[in-house]
Amino acid sequence: LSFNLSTSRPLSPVSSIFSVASDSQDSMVTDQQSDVPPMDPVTAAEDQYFSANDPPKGLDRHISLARSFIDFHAAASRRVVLITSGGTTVPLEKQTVRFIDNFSAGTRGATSAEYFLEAGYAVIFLHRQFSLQPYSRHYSHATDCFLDFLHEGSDGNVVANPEYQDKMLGVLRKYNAAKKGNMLLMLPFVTITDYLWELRGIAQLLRPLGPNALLYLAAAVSDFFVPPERMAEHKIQSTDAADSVMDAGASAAKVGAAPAEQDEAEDEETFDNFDSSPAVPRSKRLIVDLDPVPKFLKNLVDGWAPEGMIVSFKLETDPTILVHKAKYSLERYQHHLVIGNLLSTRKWEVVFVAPGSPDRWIRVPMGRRKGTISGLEQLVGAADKNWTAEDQPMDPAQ
Ligand code: PAZ
Repeated sequence: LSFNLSTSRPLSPVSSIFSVASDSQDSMVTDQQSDVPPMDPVTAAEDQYFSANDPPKGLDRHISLARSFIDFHAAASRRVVLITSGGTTVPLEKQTVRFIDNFSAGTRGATSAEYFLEAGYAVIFLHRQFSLQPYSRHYSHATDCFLDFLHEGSDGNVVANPEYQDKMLGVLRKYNAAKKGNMLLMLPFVTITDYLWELRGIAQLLRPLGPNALLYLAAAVSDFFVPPERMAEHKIQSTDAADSVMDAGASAAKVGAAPAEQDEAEDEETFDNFDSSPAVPRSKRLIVDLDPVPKFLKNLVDGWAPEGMIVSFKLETDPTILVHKAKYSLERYQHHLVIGNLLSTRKWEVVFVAPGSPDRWIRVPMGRRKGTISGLEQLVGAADKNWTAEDQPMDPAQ
């Protein structure tokens, strides 16, 4: 499969908002005629996205669970944090066989959840289904199977291996305490659209908590997606074998291509001639044309949870642009904190960028890092400029 991330159409969120604004001009005329003030572009983009993309099936149930959870903790004047964690998928088909995904395992979110619980917060853990979860993360997704932590005792019971017992008992106690106190609500998402619906719904529920609500946005959220009107219903075909049945006939599979671009793409040489046998149908290229996902942080900050404390994360791979991008995000959305991190060093160092404060790098000391990564020292060299000795916590998620 070859992905053609075409930049022929505007990709910036600003242009996406403007295009929505101009799409909605017809309704603005009607609104003006009926004396209804026209919608601002940020709200119009939100309206447009959520009316075009269906909510996930479990949304009502999740919202109802979140409402009870928030009410319970609000009654105890407890602070509540919404943690988002893991990566969102971008389906290529409505009946989804294939999707685009990203690297995030949910380590940051799951680890942070444990620290927030320890600090007395009630935690809503909005996470990618099957990604790492607080407490169980110590034993899942491990290089060993979780069964390797256990053995059969002399009386036929399952027993933790002696070398793991102390740590496992500590983790188990914390997990049980969180369960017993109703301190942890786990809500899964899969796609980018599921995520945005859930985030909006839960953020709006947190609104009455004011500054007692913290939104800690550690999920790796897709920047591009296939809008529903351009999404294939069925599994995308890689050969012409089904064309006589389907009466399709195009020489390349195209996902998300706008009509004009579809015609253009059909004129292109789109076969990959990997197979010289005339008896075997040749493979098609797959051309994927994605739209930008609207940036909803502005909506979150201004409308969904305006009094909540909002912490976002910024991931980059190029160390020379990380701080600049974090500052740009802070200026643009006017929230409380951006935590910047690099893909290759994210487990060991982060930078805190907050309004009116100097940038603050936090690094796990060398001796406490599990494993090593190439190029780290070079990147750390750049980070060291702003480094102070007290900026060294025990854990990267702190
Ligand atoms: O899930 P993980 O621990 O593997 O990675 C965490 C992270 C890098 C996704 C997170 O720290 C982060 O930066 N989230 C925001 C990503 C973004 O810029 O959209």
